[in-house]
Amino acid sequence: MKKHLLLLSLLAAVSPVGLSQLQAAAPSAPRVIEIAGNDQMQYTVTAMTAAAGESLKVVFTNVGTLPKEAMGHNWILLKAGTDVMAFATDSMMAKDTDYIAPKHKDKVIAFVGVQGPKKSGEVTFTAPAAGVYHYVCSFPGHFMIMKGTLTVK
Ligand SMILES: [Cu+2]
Repeated sequence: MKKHLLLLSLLAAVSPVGLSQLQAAAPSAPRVIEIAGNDQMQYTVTAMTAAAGESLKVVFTNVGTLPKEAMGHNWILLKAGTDVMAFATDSMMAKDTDYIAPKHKDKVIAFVGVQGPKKSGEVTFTAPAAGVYHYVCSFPGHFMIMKGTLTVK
């Protein structure tokens, strides 16, 4: 009986710790990063940072007023080592697939498709391994200016 009581008190002493560990391990809501594109062909954020494995939600808004066909914007995060010039050049004609050339689909980590004026899209993904990753708008003619980096530590 005494042994049993001892065990109970041990459990009582240990369980608060166990519970807080469980809570810490539960998946947390993604961290939201807001970014916009405008009629001047600019991203409002050109550098993002994250921790490897971190859950991120990128909310991308086109804050411009020009028609989608003339000044649409997307947000595409590319794998490390991707030839950004080749990706963007080949994607320029890929209107039906959000300006992501099908042959380069495997180079995309995450993306928000082309947004017209005052429209938003979002994507949730897990930050990749440590490194520097480029993101671009692949709408024809935009990638030279509309670009940025996600640095994962
Ligand atoms: Cu753009």
